[in-house]
Order: sequence, then C-alpha cells, then structure tokens
Amino acid sequence: MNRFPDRKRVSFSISAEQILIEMFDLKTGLLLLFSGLLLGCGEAPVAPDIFSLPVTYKVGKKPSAVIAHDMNNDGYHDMLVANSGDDTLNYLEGLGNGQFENAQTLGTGREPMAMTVADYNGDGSPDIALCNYGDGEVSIILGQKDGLFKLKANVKVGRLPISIVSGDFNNDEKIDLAVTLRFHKLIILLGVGDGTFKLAEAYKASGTPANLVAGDYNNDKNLDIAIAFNAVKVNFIRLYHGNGDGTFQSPIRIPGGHQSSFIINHDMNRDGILDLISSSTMTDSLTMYLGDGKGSFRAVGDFAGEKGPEHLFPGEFTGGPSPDLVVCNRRDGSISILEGKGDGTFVFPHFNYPVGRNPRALTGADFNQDGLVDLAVLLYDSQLLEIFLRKAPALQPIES
Ligand SMILES: [Ca+2]
Ligand SMILES: [Ca+2]
Ligand SMILES: [Ca+2]
Ligand SMILES: [Ca+2]
Repeated sequence: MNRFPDRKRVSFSISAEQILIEMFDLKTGLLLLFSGLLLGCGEAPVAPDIFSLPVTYKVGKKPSAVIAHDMNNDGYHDMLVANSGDDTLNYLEGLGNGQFENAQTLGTGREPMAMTVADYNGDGSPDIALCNYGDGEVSIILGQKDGLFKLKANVKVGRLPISIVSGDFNNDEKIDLAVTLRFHKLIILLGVGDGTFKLAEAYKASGTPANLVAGDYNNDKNLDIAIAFNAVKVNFIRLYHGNGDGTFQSPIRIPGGHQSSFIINHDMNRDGILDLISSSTMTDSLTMYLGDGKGSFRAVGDFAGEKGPEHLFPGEFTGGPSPDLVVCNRRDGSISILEGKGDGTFVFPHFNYPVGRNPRALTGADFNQDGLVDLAVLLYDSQLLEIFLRKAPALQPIES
C-alpha cells in the first residue's frame, strides 16, 4: 500500500531556498496542495537542465546489474553489465571522454543477476564476482593486465543467489564475499587470496532477502552487513555485526521500510557515520535510517517515491554541500534526484527525469573527467545502457 498521495511528476526550476515544504511526515495531500500554491499554481515545473542528451549502448537481454569501475587501470571508468536474459557480461571500455567502446562480451553462468568488483587475487587488476541466480553459483572472473578476463572458479553457494558484496570480513587483507540467497540465507565466502574462495558459515536470513550492503556500522573496524528483505509484511531490515574473523553475530532488526528491495549505505547527514537508505518497489517508498556509530540505526521516516523505486545512488548533483540521492523508478520509467538537506532529509519536491521504460539499475561516476558525477542507467526492456553526462552545476546551494 502506498501511504502517500498520488502526485503528478513534480520537478521545478525555481531556486532551492524558495522551497519551504519538506516531504517528511507527509500524510495528506493538503501539504502538497499548499506547496503547489507556493510553487505558483499549476505552472508546469521543469527539472534543472543538468544532463546532456543521453548516449546509449546496446547490451544483452534483460540487463540486471551495472558497475562502473576502472577495470584496465588506465584511469578511466569502464562499465560492466550483467545480462540475466542471455547469460552474458558486457565489458565496455571507457575512453575518458564520456564515451565507451564495446570491448568484450563474455559468457556467464545461468541468469547473472548481481555482481561486485574487487581485486581477489591481489595482482592489482580488478576482478569480478558474479551471482548466477539460475544455477546457484558465484563465478570468479579474474581481470588481466591487458583488460581481458579469465574465468577462475565457480563456487556453489545454494539456490537462487540474488545479491553479492565484497569486503574483508576476517581482516586478513584478502577480499571475501557475502551473498544473499532468495531462500532465506546469508552466505559468507572467505577469500584465499588467489581468486578462489572457501565457503564459511551460512546465516539464517528469513523474509526473502533482496539486496545487501557491507560497512562498519559500530566503528569496531570489523565489517558488518545490512540486508533488505522484501517478503510481504516485512517492515524491517536486518543488521549482522561482524566479529572480524569472518563470523557474524545474531542479526538485529531495524524497524522501518516495507518490503524493501534495495539498500545502500552512505553518510547522508555528514556526521562521519554511515547511514542506510532502503527502497521498496512494492510500496513506492524510500526509508532513511540514520546511524549512531554504535551499530544502531533510527528510521527517520518513509518518504515518497515515484512508481517502483529500486536502485539508489548517493552523490552530489544539485550543487549543495550535502549528498543527494538518485533513485531509479522502475515502473515510472524515470530517475529522481532528491536534494539532500544535510540532516538526512530531502528538499521537497524532488526532480524527475524520464529515462525510458523499466530502468532496472543505475550507477554513477565521472565518465568524462570534468569533476562532475555522471549517471549510467540500464533499461531492461530495450537492452540499453544510457549514459547521462552532467552539464554544469545547476542549482545554487541552499542558504540557511
Ligand atoms: Ca579504464
Ligand atoms: Ca586481480
Ligand atoms: Ca578476508
Ligand atoms: Ca563493525
């Protein structure tokens, strides 16, 4: 159920300091109406013109995951796209000017749904760990010095691996992996250091785990894990505190969110402590959880999204000093930019940019070396990777 009133696409071109209404605790349409009056009664608002027209690249069928990373160590971000519909991985080499050339298409296991990048064998070249949803395996693909890739190993992890993250969970300076299985499990794979992995302990994660994220949430220098769950009626996320030896404590429930489908961590209120943000494609809402640095989080509240918000990307887009949030709206065919106020809340209303049908995933990086973070959006139905380059800083910082 969407707790928020239906809205028209709201975006605007007036200066940020004129926006007095924030979206938190918005329970009725009255505030919306009021904000509409403030905005000048019915004039169609326009989002700031901060992106060039997108350039698109053809990718495989049902592209499900995208990562921007410098894979060949030339200083420019490259792009990896996992295609769950035809079991392929596209590698697009970044030229450093915002353009990419289609360097390689690799075959993968069945239904690659998620991936992560890190140097698993310590040779200085980034490697790829790919979650093959269809055959219950994680594939380790080693990057070579020349920008080519070689399959190192397939590790059986269990049925329906849906999400994966890299991190050194046992503090031996070898990168490990954490994987969520759709059927209620968190799997830890400890890195040997040569690109192979050992299955470690598995943890119960009931409630249909979706996406997971790793970070040190209690400042004990041991990586912890947060998981979003999207079973019906699940209105919490779970936190697994790491012991630093590759094992984890019993999970803690953090109330907030409804059937969450995606989760990220980022310091949104600039207190030096990681916060969490989850999205729910089912209930069209987003939830902010502010961290206290001791391993606890407080859900600040839900805030409205467009239809089907899923992938999230934090970064600086509106010219202010505080991180903003980019949201990929699957059922709306748009991305939203929510301007961060610096206290874990956002300026209302947000800006909306149509991108095409069914945007499935999103990432950002500076693709053309101008110091501004650009965006890459995966369109699931039309098999396209869309690159949106930033034009110039658009908005004035919020005056206090
Ligand atoms: Ca590169
Ligand atoms: Ca490597
Ligand atoms: Ca390790
Ligand atoms: Ca920790």
